[in-house]
Amino acid sequence: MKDKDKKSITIKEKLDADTRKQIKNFAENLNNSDDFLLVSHHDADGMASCAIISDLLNFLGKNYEFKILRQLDSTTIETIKTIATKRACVIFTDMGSGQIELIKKNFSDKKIFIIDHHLPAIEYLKTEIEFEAENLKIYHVNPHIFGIDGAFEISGSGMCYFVARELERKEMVGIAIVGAVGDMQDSSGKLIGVNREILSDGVEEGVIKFKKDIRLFGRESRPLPYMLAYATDPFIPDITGSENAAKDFLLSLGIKPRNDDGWVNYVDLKFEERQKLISAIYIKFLNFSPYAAKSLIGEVYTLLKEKKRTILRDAKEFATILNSCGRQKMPELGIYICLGDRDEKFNEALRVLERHRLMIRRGIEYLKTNGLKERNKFYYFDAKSAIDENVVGIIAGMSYSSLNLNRDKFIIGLADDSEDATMKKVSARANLDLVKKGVNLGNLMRKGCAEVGGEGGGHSVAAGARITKKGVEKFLEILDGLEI
Ligand SMILES: [Mn+2]
Repeated sequence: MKDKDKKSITIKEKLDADTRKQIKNFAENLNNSDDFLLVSHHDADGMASCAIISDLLNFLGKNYEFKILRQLDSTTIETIKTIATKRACVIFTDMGSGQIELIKKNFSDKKIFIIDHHLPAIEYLKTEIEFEAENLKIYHVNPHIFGIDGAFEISGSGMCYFVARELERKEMVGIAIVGAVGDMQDSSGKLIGVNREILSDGVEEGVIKFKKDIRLFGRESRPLPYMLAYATDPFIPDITGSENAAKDFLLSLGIKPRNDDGWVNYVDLKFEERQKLISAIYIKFLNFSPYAAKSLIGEVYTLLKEKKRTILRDAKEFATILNSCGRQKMPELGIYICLGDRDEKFNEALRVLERHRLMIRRGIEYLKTNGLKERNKFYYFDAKSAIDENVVGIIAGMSYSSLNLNRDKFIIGLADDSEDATMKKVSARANLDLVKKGVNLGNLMRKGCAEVGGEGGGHSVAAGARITKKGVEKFLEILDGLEI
């Protein structure tokens, strides 16, 4: 009965007329204002969001500046407050819905715009929120207000695109897809929900092409042996980590890694060669991790305006470069790339990406050497300062495949907060099977923090928190004891 009920719920692939009306209303209020501070999140979706709204504000001829944050909390809002004193309006993108109380407390005499997809508290499931006493008006768009699940059906950048579209600006449709993919909205194998409306806009505009294909990183930009040897998500048994093993594997299939023009990339292969390679990798996975085998093939998104065989041509690779700029504390590079820079900033971002990859490789090595600890409901590790707090979540997420962990448990990664010696950064990662069983890491983080103090939140499948070092043991105990 339950299963039948589930099937009868069809996920909307297009915004309905009433939702569009409310988004249009929001967009018009934005257009009737000027002098903005734009604040966004430091991940790929947040940076894509920031770029889409920056592009819109440029297009509308508005005055603005932007600031990228690791998270919006009681500490970082102080910085925002200071910058915002000279601005009439603040726009929060890919953040803000979960921090309306904090915003109310900290601002007065301002117009606040929030474009987000994280779950707001129930009392804020509305588009306009007014606080007359403080002379503060909040305009709020969030998919949850419209009955759309922001974890899987639309990203922050997708919401930003919907706002821009109501003001006749569709130029950044490709970047909205980059943000969605960067936010793992395609983790079921393809983009779902109203993400598909953006996709069809992109196809219509001649910006995007999509099809089912291999989902390994580097299908566009990396020489074949490197695509295979550096595959970390998922790991390819016997091949990840060894360029020679990758070359031998290709030769055994009759695929030459080099031709007269130099290295061969995956996108250079003929259809039959692709088929042969995919089946051979698939077989390697089957004995090792059936889940990884399933995730090997899925929809891939190609940005047609980008040069062939470059890292920006594939939406997932584009998102990775954004993520690395954000995590390596150079988010403005990512914003400039989204806005079209392909020279100086782009080359700098490539160097940042290499640094980021090295950090992740070292983090995975650390876990392989030191192992994870296990509780009833989750695995966890405390890397202290051995893993940077900005990549600990990425490494936690990768450990399912890199360490071949039991997927019935979620993963908690801990690292020291580099700015405050008394604090810990917590990153939690789950998988879709767990989410289907009812695991919601965002709620778990919030509940845990409510008990030990600290701030936490996020999505069902990925969430985070910041707690005191003293509170760690109790926090873990609470997480293990909470009903899922
Ligand atoms: Mn997001």
